[in-house]
Amino acid sequence: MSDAPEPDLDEDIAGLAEFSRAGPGITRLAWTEELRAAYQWLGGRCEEVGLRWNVDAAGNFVARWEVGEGPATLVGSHLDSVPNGGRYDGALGVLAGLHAIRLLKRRGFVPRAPIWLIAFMDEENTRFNTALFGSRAFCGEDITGLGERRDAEDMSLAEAMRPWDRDISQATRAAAVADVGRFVELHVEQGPRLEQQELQVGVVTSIVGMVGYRIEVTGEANHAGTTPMELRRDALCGAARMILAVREIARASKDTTANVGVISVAPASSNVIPGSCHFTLDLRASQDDALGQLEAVCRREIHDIAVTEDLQASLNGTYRMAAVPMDDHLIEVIETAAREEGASTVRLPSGAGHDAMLLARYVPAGMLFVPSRGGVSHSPEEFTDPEDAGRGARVLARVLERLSS
Ligand code: HGY
Ligand code: MN
Ligand code: MN
Repeated sequence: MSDAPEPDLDEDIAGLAEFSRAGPGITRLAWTEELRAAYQWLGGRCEEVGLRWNVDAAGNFVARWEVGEGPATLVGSHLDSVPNGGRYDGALGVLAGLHAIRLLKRRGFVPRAPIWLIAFMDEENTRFNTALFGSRAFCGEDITGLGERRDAEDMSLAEAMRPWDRDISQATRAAAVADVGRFVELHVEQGPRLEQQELQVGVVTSIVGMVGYRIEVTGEANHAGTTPMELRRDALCGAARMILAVREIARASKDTTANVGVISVAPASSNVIPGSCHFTLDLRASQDDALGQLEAVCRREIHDIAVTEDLQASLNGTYRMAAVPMDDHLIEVIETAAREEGASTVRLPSGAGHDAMLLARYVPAGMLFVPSRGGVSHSPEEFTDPEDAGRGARVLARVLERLSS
């Protein structure tokens, strides 16, 4: 039991952070050159501890400690980031998994069954609206229909996969969950609770349900100066009313969130009334019935505003994940491991989505959180103290040891 950081882990966190597009924070999007270089770097670190690695048909990085027999214990998270995000979201889960294996090997521990380390491709959804792409493929879900989803530069996912020498029609060959017995993910909390309550490890009980839409509002482009105010069919003003309305709806109900993170307008000229406006809508709730209710009320309000503004509104679903409980046994194992490490703990739900929410549909899944300074995430300000990161990795090592003994 100690409060010391883990120098190798700190070195890995700094090393991985080098792989990012220029600009504030970390920008390492799905299927980019920065991510591919990060995989190569991580592969080298895995080889140093004797793991063999490869990139599977869906772009997941998988390193294997092939020992013993039986279903593998899978540990990891994701290396792709949001634009100008932090150096811990996803990355710490992968690097803490590597460090946990490093610690076990140093102690001469030999697992009863294989331990695999994974970095799932495109957890963040941010480039192609293809959330959990890699974990869905790993679990055998058919994601081959997503090839035509396009990024902000109008590049399709299928095209973006080509420099990786990956063909989306073959991505289902990544299916390997049948060889996995359980999944454990360490993640930064991305919220304020651990820090506010001065607690060191969060034991995740469930992960929020979420629904994503891409909403297209259509009005009529016209002259900004000659069109009387009462004759305008302004798509941007209609969208603005919709965006504020969904915020009020989410504010009014407990444990729900609504977020509009991306908006675009056409023809985007200062002297033209916007004829069309596209925006994303992300709805979340810790319970499925509350999510269904939130979604229904938002859809109705968007429709009603479109009618009163004489606009068309089309709602295109992009993702839908039910709220999911974590495995009871893994909750116990994680909580016991944290206490054996001398950490103070609390059980809490996750308001962020994670690959674990997908894996949990197929195998027992568990998560542990370490504190985020100020609760900040998806920002260059994201930070976790080295002592907290080191403690999390040691707890993860205890969990892997317990699951593999
Ligand atoms: O959106 C989320 O909650 C996660 O960071 N992808
Ligand atoms: Mn994440
Ligand atoms: Mn994230």
